[in-house]
Amino acid sequence: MPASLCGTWEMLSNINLEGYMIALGIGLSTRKIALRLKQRKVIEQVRDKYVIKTLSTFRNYVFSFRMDEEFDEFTKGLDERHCKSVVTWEGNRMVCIQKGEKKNRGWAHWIEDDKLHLELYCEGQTCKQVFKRVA
Ligand code: 1AG
Repeated sequence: MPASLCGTWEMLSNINLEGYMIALGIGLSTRKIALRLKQRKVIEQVRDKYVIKTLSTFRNYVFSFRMDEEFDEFTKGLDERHCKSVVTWEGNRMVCIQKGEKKNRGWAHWIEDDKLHLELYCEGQTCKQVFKRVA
C-alpha cells in the first residue's frame, strides 16, 4: 500500500508550468497570473472516493474520482476541456491519463522524502511541482 497522499500541501517549487500552459493553449495574460501563484493541494479520501483540490488566490480546481474508474473530467478554470480520465496506482505513484483533444496528457503524484511530487504532462511538455506537508 503506497504512503498516503492525503492531507494539505503547500507548493515549494514549480518547474516549467509555462511550457505546460503553452501546450494547453493558455493565453499570455492568464499564464502571467498563474505563474505567480503558490498553489495548495488538498487530497482527501472517503472510502473508495478521492477528492483533489488545487487552491490558489486566483482560481481553484476541484474534482473527484474512484480508482480505476473512467470519469468525465472538465478542466473548469484551467484550459476548459473535456477529458475521459482514469486514475490508477502504478506502484507508489497515483497516475492519471486524460484522454481528449490534447495528446499524451496526464499527471502523476507520489511521495518522496515526505514531500508530495506532481508531474503534469501534455504534448511533450512536463511541469514538475513539489509540495511540503502543512496539515
Ligand atoms: C491538475 O493537477 C491541475 C492543477 O489537474 C492545476 C495546476 C496547474 C495549472 C494547470 C493548467 C493551467 C491552466 C490555466 C491557468 C489558470 C489558472 C491557474 C490556477 C491554478 C490553481 C488551480 C493534477 C493533480 C490533480 O494534482 O488535480
